[in-house]
Amino acid sequence: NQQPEYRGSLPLGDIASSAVSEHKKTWTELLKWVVEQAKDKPCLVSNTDTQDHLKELAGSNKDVLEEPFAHLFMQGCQEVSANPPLVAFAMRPSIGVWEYVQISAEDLAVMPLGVGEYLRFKEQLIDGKDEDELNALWTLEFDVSPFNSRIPRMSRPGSIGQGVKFLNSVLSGRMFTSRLGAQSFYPIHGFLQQLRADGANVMINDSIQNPEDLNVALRKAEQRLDKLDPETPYKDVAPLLNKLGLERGLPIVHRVAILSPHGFFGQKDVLGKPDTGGQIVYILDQVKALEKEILKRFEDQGVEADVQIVIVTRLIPEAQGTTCDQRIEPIDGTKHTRILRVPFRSKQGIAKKWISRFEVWPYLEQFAMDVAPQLQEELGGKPDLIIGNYSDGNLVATLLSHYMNVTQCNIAHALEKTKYSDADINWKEMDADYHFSSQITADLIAMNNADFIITSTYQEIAGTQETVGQYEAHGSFTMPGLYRVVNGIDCFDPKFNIVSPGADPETFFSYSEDDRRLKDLHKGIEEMLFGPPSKEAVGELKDKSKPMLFSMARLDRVKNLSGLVEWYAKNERLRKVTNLVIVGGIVDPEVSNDHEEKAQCEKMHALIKEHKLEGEFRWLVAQNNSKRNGEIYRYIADRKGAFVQPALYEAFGLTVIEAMSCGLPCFATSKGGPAEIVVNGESGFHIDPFHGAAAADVMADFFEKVHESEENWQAVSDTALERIRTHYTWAIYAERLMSLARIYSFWKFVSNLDRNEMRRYQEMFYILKLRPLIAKVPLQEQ
Ligand code: UDP
Ligand code: LCN
Repeated sequence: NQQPEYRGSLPLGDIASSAVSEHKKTWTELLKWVVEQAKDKPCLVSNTDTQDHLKELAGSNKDVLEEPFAHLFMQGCQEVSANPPLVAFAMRPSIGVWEYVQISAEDLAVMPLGVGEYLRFKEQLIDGKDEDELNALWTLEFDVSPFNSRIPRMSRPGSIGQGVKFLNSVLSGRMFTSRLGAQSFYPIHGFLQQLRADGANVMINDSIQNPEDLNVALRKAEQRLDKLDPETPYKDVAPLLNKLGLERGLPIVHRVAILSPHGFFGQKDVLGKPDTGGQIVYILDQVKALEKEILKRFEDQGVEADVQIVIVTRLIPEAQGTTCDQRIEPIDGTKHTRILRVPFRSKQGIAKKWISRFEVWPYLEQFAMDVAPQLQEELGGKPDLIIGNYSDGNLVATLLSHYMNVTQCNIAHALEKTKYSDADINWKEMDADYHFSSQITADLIAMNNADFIITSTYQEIAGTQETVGQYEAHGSFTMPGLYRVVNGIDCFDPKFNIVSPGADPETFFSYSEDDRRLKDLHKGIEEMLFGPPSKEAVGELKDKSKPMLFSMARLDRVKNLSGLVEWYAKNERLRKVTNLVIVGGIVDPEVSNDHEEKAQCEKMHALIKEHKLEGEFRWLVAQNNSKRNGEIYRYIADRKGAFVQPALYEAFGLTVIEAMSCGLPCFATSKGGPAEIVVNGESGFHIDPFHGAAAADVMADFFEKVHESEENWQAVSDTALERIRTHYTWAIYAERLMSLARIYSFWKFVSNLDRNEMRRYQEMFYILKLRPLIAKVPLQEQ
């Protein structure tokens, strides 16, 4: 990642003061315009509108925009809050760096604000001016910075997401300082000793009693091994090493628990249901890759150990024809991996139906406690590593790892605060439907409790020069009336590591691999795409020769499938050169009990009617057969089509990886992970979901070019395949994750005392804040 470095600047207050005095007229006009937007009520004003307005005011006077404050404002202003006559700006001069300033529209007085002051300013937009100054002053502030002061921190945006590399250099620096001599071996000796205590002799035996012994043994071993052929088998060197006190290797990680509580989680017939998408695909592919990697490592180390991987999810008695009502489900293609399902329990008994991910909060604590003994029984002991997935899984992972003192890894998949803009500041309005107050609080606790966090992209942590990262967005924010976060998480923390997933290579491979193609599925696929409308397919493609613009996703608002339909409908050029094919959720709104899915379904029908799309548009219900989905992507590639990912925000975007793995050019949303997967203009194209007409033009331009020459399609397709091969595979993923698990287990051991304070703080926040919030979330009718 080539991320620019922090540019550095004069203090924000100083540059703002000189800007407003030098270009008094322009800034007066701009601030007048901003406060005008807030004349009825203090509010957040769109930062992009404010930037556009400054550009307009500057007109041909280049000096205005080139002056430092205006430059920073144009590049890095993320928020404009207006409470007339005062206007406050949140500026992001560089990735992960934030500063705040307030300017009065009346007299242009400038005042730099601290983060807490800025958040307090924002709270007034919602709650009005707090008459009780003391109340505002003594609002609870969440701040983890004091606990992290002893944790080494990275400083360059370019190193964000490479925590393990940084930590390795810190650890080896600490351990091999000659100044301390053998004393520097103290942590590693302690670590090895506790491993040994776990069972038989591994790594070291009783002849090594202290760090000095270890130091001497290592030196001697090194001298003797140096003289041998590097290929000498372990059994030949074992006697020599044992005598020195050294034993065979140890599988630090061989019992893994993976948490994904909300359903549906199964191997068949679940994808495309509300909430059940990429996270399931990700975990099913992940466990296969992990099992393979662990077994390979054991073989390399000459170790025989029992490998156990258990995916923990909720058991749903009313499983709608899926396997989600079975306690145990072995994972196909593995020997040591299975799903363990434990029901959600409450005072009302066992919850029988599927429950939306937004409503699961009241069940999780009990779930964690019910899972703990069953998990240990299944694994044959305490896990070595607990991996949480999504907010609910990460909270349960937090409770379990707290309880069992096990290394915890978090995977967010998506942090809802970023998907639903203003979910923090407007939490009161949204809480009845989404319970974001619980979810955001849970996220905050879980991310601070995790020993390490893996993300699929850089942007997930820290965004880009222009956009804010998902974790970065948890650095500071406020939920008025609840609490204020002045330092929630630091994206320079070495706990962050980018480990990107791939797509199952057995399922998603290039259309050009002719001998692997599933040709016997083609008849069914043709029927699906071109057959007459039915209960599961809306619309009919009249001109079958046109290439297909294809999209597939769950039918929720943020996925924006209805947006894509609208862009297509309104662009004559695009309609002329392509057909539109969408796989999305359901086509009958009556069959859904998910409010977003229902609303989106109705919207799609209205668009079809309004724009008379029947002859050019095919809309199919969710497709659960991934093997066939692979062949659908390839079938569309055969006919020189393309894939569109139109989401308003996409955390990562597995469909983009799948489509590219099959050789399809992609038009991928510029909001989120896909913008990192696709290199614009090379391995696909970025589209801005908030500028639909422009997005449709990008697609129309491409297909017109392809119409002129197929080479234009071929070039993008080839580059997409290459991008996947070099960056997004499960084999790379598993190797990295296992290395991280080992290093962070050691790090957890050596930094345990430092982290105790943080752990206690999180515990207090959990008990005093999160539990009461969750207590307000109603149990679901069953
Ligand atoms: N998917 C599917 N059938 C559908 C819709 C989606 O098999 O009808 C699969 C899709 O192939 C991908 C996953 O579900 O593997 C969706 O993952 P993505 O990361 O794109 O989005 P998410 O649903 O996780 O937000
Ligand atoms: C959830 C999402 O929203 C997607 O963006 C990811 O691709 C998926 O999980 C897998 O991580």
